[in-house]
Amino acid sequence: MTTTPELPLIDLNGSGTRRAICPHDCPDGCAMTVTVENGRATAVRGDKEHPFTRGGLCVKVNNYVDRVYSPDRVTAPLRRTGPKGSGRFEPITWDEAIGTVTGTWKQVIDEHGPEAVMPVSYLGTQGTLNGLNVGDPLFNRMGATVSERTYCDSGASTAYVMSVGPTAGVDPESLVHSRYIVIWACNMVSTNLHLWPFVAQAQRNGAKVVVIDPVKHRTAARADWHIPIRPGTDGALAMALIHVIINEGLTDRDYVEQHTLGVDELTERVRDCTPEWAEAETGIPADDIRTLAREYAAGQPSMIRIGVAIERHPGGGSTVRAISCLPGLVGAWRKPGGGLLALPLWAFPVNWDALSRPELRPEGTRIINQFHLGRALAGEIDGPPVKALMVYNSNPVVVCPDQEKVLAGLARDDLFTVVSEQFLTDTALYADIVLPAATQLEQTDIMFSWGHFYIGLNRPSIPPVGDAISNVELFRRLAAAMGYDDDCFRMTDEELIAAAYDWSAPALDGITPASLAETGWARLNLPGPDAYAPHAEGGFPTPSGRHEFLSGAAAGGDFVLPLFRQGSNEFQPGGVVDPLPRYVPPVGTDGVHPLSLISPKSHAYINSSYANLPAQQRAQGEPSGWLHPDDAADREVTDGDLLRVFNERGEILVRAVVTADVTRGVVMASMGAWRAQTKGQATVNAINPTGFADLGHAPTFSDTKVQVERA
Ligand SMILES: Nc1nc2c(c(=O)[nH]1)N[C@H]1C(S)=C(S)[C@@H](COP(=O)(O)OP(=O)(O)OC[C@H]3O[C@@H](n4cnc5c(=O)[nH]c(N)nc54)[C@H](O)[C@@H]3O)O[C@H]1N2
Ligand SMILES: Nc1nc2c(c(=O)[nH]1)N[C@H]1C(S)=C(S)[C@@H](COP(=O)(O)OP(=O)(O)OC[C@H]3O[C@@H](n4cnc5c(=O)[nH]c(N)nc54)[C@H](O)[C@@H]3O)O[C@H]1N2
Ligand code: SF4
Ligand SMILES: [Mo]
Repeated sequence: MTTTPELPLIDLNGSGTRRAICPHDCPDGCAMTVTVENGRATAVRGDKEHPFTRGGLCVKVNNYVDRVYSPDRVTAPLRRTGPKGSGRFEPITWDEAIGTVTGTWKQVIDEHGPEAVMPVSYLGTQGTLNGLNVGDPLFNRMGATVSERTYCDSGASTAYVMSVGPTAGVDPESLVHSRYIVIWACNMVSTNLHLWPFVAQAQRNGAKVVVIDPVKHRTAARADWHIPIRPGTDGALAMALIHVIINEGLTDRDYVEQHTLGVDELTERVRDCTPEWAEAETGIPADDIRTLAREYAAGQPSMIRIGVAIERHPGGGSTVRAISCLPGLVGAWRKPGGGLLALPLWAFPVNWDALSRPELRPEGTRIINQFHLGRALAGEIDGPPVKALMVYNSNPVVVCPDQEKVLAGLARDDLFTVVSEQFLTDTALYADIVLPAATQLEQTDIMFSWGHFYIGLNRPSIPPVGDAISNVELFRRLAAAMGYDDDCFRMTDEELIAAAYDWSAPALDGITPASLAETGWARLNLPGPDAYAPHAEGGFPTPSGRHEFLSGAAAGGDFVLPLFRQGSNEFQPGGVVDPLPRYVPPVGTDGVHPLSLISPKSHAYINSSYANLPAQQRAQGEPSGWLHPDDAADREVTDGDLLRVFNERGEILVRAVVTADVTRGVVMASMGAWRAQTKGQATVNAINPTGFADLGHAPTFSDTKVQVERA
């Protein structure tokens, strides 16, 4: 075990300015300054010195102190006293809580085996210590059901890695140097706000900014060209772009010859993918497709930024495989500001296995994907019944598809549910035991980013509010009470920080936990944004070392990167998939359900977090459904009507917004609101499908057919 000197002590009851890093699952990873007066935080601001944050936070986090001190915070362990879902609880001590939880788990394990225990967690905080992998060692040691977590980017990342390997590829700050920027399925101004100034700078320098999205959202409104597209058909557009680039001789011949693999096979594959063919799939005029291909190829360095929705349909993986070919074909990787921006998290030398400890897990342990939580709770999945559920860092009732079934499962009297939370979410309302979780101002963590190259250390600024504890501390207590004595269950926060990263990696040269305690954050030791072009001369971390149009890894991928299951970021061998990109059409709509529903992020919430807080509720407004004027007219719907959006899985009631900003045939109802905010006690995941995309077990949320009518 690596050890590290203790970090300098902080006077938690003192006054002054402290440093912190925003904990949320957001690419921006903002650096914050916290004003503390006599142990109470009075303001949280963006750190002006931070080159990416530049002094601003966002509508979600500007008033973070209101979250920290909200009267609705869970500040003590709670035991349920009313029926499940009633929200009636009484406070108990931590000793009682830990005793009840571990006592019940031991009983369940004795009677049904450890796989009857199922954890559910995601990214309430994305801290390296308290985030994705916290809890994995305990549940691995227990032999509990493995909870596969593929909400976000698992399909796109798998496709990306198949094409170019686990490389950061692009420094987001280098976008100022781009000459042509394609923002594809990403509402940056809402979801990656601090990247926008770099794009805007490029735009002022003369770059053209293109947005490909069924919705003319805040970002599209600022673009030079908004290209509306039918959901789930991006693969057809990408294949046609490849077709035009190859057939019109727009490739960078040298780059293709020296640094890519499989151009002949790719040429053959896209032979029939003409712009006219793609027009029929996507709804984008063939001439626009030609123009986009020509401009993208000519506008070097050109950049594509893909968002998460790009993977959210049955062909999501293949779509990203096709998009991934584009920068290789046109030689976009040659210069800073060129390439494909997906998840630059790969720049951080994180030791995922040290956090998750897959070696503790018994061979062959059952894996259940979280999209199937409802089915698992209903006993519809092979293996022992799920008798104990532990939810932390997640609000599955709102974020998980199959809402009705999830709720029915949570209501089971024979299910023992523990929820570690800051608030009584829609999920926590069903808990037998609720455990109070610390906020970022009350805990230590070390923060990577999936949207820039700065690592940050978050130290506590204030004492815990009430009895709240960090997730790391929670799992230390649970492991001790379970009698697990492996070293990893006794590690201090400092020891975990030492183990969590490969501190001898070149990217961390000159950076230590102690130096971060001084500076708060530091840029990884990489060339600056004006010089970062790691693939200018190829050098891709793929089997061939080339940008692989024809993927060598495809021959044996099980296609959930272990990062998203539990554990490391290596590429795992397993099944067989198409080594070339192809177009897989969406299931689409039918006569009964002729509209296509998408459920992107809410501007003022981060996933379902903040949807219970007044300032953010005011900013977001009532849950709504956007509908094109022609679709509205067909159904005699007018702006402001209560709208029933439904399919065979369920229905939601939302306020109609009739607007030409949404493509004809598409309904847009953003995710995040809690059930109580809705008229029908159901949110958009009551109607979303649970199917997987073709790679990485990504969701298919953007392939949801619905009908709407006036309620
Ligand atoms: N304000 C805010 N910011 C957030 C979050 C939040 O909840 N709120 N969540 C954070 C998280 S966890 C993530 S993963 C990121 C995600 O951030 P983004 O990648 O921006 O994801 P979304 O907003 O879900 O969807 C982006 C866009 O995809 C479009 N879209 C949907 N289906 C399709 C399709 O089939 N094709 C195309 N071309 N476009 C489609 C939607 O209209 C939407 O505008 O944001 C992070 N930042
Ligand atoms: N329809 C639809 N569904 C989606 C999406 C979509 O775009 N459309 N997006 C998907 C995506 S990209 C994502 S990332 C997921 C997000 O899914 P989740 O990660 O589950 O996100 P949240 O809903 O914000 O829930 C996180 C919870 O963790 C709690 N929390 C915060 N910090 C801590 C902590 O330190 N400890 C503990 N114990 N709890 C904490 C918060 O209070 C919050 O209730 O949703 C997915 N679901
Ligand atoms: S949610 Fe994102 S944009 Fe807002 S403060 Fe946190 S990191 Fe920054
Ligand atoms: Mo996400």
